[in-house]
Amino acid sequence: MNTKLLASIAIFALLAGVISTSVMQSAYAADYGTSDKAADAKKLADKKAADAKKLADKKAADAKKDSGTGKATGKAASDMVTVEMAKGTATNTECGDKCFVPNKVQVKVGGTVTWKNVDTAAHTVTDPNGAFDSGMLMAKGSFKHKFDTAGTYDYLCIVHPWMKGTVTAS
Ligand SMILES: [Cu+2]
Repeated sequence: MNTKLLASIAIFALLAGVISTSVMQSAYAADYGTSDKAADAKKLADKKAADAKKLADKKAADAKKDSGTGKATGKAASDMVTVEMAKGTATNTECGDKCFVPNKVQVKVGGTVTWKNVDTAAHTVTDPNGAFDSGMLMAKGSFKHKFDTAGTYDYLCIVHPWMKGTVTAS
């Protein structure tokens, strides 16, 4: 009898211990661990969403700006593109992709590229394949060409052949 009673008490005590421990753990989790973690995760998700929206808004604003000014960004073809012959390019044989700025432009078929000579020296805009040739462009001079045929046009300045640029009409 005694043994059975002792065993029952022991089992009861064990069960009570297990139950109370698990109840305390879940209460603790609800009060501290889990709820805080959930709040943090939500905060983080909200912040990520806000950041993503900010980035998307900025990109949209930038795209609007670019199309508004008609300036070539090298990203998308436009109807009107302006390229400048940079200062000092007559003597700076190392001007590389900064001779014609921007060096590579995209224009829509039927669109126009305008070159502006902002240098003090005279330059040309010449397609060696003959699609266009500005002739000598004095300081502050400009030259326009309408691109009616799709293609990639590599051009140069015949006075300073290190000055090279590319127009892609598409
Ligand atoms: Cu030149």
